[in-house]
Amino acid sequence: MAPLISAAEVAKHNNKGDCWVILNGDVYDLTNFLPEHPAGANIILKYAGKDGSKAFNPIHPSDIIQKLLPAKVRVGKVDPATLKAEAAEKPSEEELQRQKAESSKPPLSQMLNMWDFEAVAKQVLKKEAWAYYSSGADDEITLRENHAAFGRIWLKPRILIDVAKIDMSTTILGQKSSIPLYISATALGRLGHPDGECNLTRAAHTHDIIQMIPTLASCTFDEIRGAARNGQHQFFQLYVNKDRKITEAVVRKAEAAGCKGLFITVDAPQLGRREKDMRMKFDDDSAIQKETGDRVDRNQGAARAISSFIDPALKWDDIKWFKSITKMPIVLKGVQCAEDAVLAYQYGCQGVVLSNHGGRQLDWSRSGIEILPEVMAALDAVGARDKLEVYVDGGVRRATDIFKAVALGAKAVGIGRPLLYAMSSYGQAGVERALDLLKDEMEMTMRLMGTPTIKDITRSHVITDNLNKHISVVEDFSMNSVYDRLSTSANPKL
Ligand code: 173
Repeated sequence: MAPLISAAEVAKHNNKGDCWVILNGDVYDLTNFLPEHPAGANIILKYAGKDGSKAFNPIHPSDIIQKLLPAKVRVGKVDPATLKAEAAEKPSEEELQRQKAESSKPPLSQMLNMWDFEAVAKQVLKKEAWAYYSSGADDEITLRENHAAFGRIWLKPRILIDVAKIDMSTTILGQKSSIPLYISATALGRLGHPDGECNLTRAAHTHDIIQMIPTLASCTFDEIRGAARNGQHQFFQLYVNKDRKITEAVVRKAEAAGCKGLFITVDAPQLGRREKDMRMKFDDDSAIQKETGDRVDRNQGAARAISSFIDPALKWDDIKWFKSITKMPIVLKGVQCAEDAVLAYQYGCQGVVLSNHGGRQLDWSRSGIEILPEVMAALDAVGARDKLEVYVDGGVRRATDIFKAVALGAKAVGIGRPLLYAMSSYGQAGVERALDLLKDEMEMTMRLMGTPTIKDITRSHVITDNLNKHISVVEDFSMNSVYDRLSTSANPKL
């Protein structure tokens, strides 16, 4: 057996020309990998000669080294006895504050709605995680509009209908779901909680709903699929890799593993500018940038940094190719107008998600819920209403939002951030509670609306006269209180 390497030996390899990093007990020589790292060399150089596990683990799936790096970069095992001798890093004031908030957060039973989870998450999430999850593109107009648009739809309840029993179950792509809601794909789950996306898998099982597995999850695909119990269905969200061989392998793997739908993200040929996320990286990397003289602008935030593999040349014609490599139903995620929904139908897709990517891509793009009526009208016009399933995501915070979407023709809504916030604050139990709350709200809404089953919910239950008029935007208290503005202090930490 090769001798163990001491931490002191590793520490000697601490620069651009000779860069060793310890990751989970193994020592890697990452010198040649520096220019290739999607997030730039600086972030690795920060840990040159040191243990980078704490920064590495929440972002990278555990199989990434073995997938991407040749075996020879592994130098050996570090001697754990020498590692422990390293002084623990002193937490910053900010981090101490966070830890305090974490230990004094309200009990889960006090969470009464999705906004409550968001408020707790803002306090307890690490600053990088909060910046990454909560950020929207540019001025975050679309981010706020997503929920605000639901505020332009009002409800028209009907009375004296037997609502003793409420059944909110439905199907999504033919799979049963206990409520018209699925867990939308979101990247980097382990930034929020050590068990990452697997929390969502387990809570989805408890609640009999479907989780969409993200391409950029921080748990591996096998871990997430493995966390699903027998008979639990999942969908797969795909970012199309420029290397179509990789794309094909990923799609075939998802299908072989039993995924029941392929949601191809079509609204991100380039990642939007999420400035909250970008500012965070700027803070972190400025010192190392000086040190290394690296003048390349790598301050693009977590998401942009890891998105360079996504193919901006993806086009309609490629749908035929996808249909030739998989039998999974194909859904386009990120459709934003009626014309494209009709095209999706004509190209043989089984569904579309009306989505602007949680307000993280093109600012000033409209919300999915606003686009929904025109999409349904266009599908009616080509006789495709029952042939293409339409989903909406973005801004869903209340069951009345789910109700409104269903009334306007959506088969289901996708929920992303609220469940990430619940997960980050309280783990699996938090996600389960969030879903409990949505179901409670849904039962009450359906009862008070006089609609005992999903089929009873119709267009006539909602008033949409103002939906596409943007002149009066409902003041969105919760969003106003969570948007982080630029700190104008010379030292942003003050
Ligand atoms: O919204 C996102 O952050 C996202 O979808 C993404 C895309 C590429 C890399 C990381 C995240």
